Amino acid sequence: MRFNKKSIVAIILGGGQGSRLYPLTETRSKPAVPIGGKYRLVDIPISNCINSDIYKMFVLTQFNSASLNAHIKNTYNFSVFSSAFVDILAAEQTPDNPTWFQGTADAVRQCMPHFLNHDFEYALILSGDQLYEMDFSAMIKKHIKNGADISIATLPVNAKDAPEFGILKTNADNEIISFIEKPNASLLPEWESEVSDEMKSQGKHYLASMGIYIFNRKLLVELMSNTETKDFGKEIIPQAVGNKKILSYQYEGYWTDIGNIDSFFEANIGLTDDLPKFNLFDNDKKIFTRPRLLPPSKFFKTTVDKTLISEGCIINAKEIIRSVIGIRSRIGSDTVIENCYVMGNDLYQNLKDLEDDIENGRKHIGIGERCFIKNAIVDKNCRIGNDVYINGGSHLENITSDLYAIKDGIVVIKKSVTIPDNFRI
Ligand code: ADQ
Ligand code: ADP
Repeated sequence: MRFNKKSIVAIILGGGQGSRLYPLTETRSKPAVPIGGKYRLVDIPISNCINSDIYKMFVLTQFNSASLNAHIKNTYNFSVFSSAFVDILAAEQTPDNPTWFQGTADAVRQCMPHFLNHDFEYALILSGDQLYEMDFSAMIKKHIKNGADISIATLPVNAKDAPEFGILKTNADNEIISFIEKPNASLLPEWESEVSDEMKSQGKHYLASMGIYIFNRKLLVELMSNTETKDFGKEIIPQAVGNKKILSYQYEGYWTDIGNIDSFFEANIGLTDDLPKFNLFDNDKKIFTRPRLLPPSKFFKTTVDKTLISEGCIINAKEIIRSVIGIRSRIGSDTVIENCYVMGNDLYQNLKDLEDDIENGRKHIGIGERCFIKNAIVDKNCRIGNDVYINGGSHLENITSDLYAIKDGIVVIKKSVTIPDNFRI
């Protein structure tokens, strides 16, 4: 069965306050957070849509950073002759909506007039902070074939993870017959589902909502007219169970939430595995991002192991191990980087800039000489001096300062800060 791709709009929930990814969201909206050395978070759901032949996309964001606009405008520049688009809808105050988005459903409700300008039959609602590769067209086909009102993508999870998700149960026809948002661990025994032998062997006995929904247009309009309900997971879905035909679309591939520092860090470092669970090296399913026309990266006597290096870097470092190094990174000699995500820089400094830095006692943009940096995220455009020692790990307490934050042992150096020579964490 073929579906008309024009009948789908994708609505990407780009983030609430973004506090779980702080300080990466201190100056930018969550969809604009850089990932994998050269991408932005929003590139993941957008690429999944493009790879599924869905070309009408809205990105809902709580605040509209300049970098998100620049990224979308410079990346998803579809031909003027096509009906494809990626539109950013930021929370806006209007006489009817005096507040910011109060939750995921409220965000969709406030933007309904924009969606209804388009001639769609199905709305595909996606989270903006998940790393996965999924063919939505298969899910949409099943939704249409089964005459569902709502479809939810689901995946088996274990008891440790289950309390963080919406957990559901299905009947023999894969229709969702009960749903509980983020159940207390004590309730879990009642929520086990029949799963495949492979999932059983991994201890994954619970079916979780992936926060990926398909709604029929008419139903979405109806549900959004109730201004009392603010959230899909807490209200809309539990209230629809038993009243509407809700299909579970089960998925068993790699999928991970990247909404907090710990999971974001692990997802990035996971890209350096021999066989990463998320595959960037795929001929067909490309992850799209901004084409920047950067030069190849250049190295001087560096030992590099299990590491992704993006384009346009100048690297003198002694050693880089199990790390992701972002575009235009500059790393000084005798420096060791281990288990780090270094986001890179927005611009190169020319010789004049470098001379000015020296004259004014400023550090250069990049990482200096003889540094040791481990278990850290270095945001963009940082000026890290010489002989800096940063050793992240579980021995460190969670703290936030002007220069950095520590979350779950991961040191996050804030964007554009200067770290002086001999600084130690
Ligand atoms: P959570 O991920 O905890 O659970 P939520 O915090 O509502 O739900 O976030 C869902 C997505 O919407 C995220 O991408 C988030 O950034 C975005 N978002 C949140 N508030 C927003 C707002 N005000 N404006 C725009 N975007 C916003 C949900 C479901 C669970 C399910 C998990 C799967 O509620 O049932 O199991 O997703 O991750
Ligand atoms: P983010 O904060 O999300 O990492 P930015 O707001 O820094 O992103 O935006 C990145 C874009 O802004 C890049 O395209 C970069 O070229 C441009 N940019 C950043 N800093 C400067 C600058 N000082 N002068 C000109 N362009 C800049």
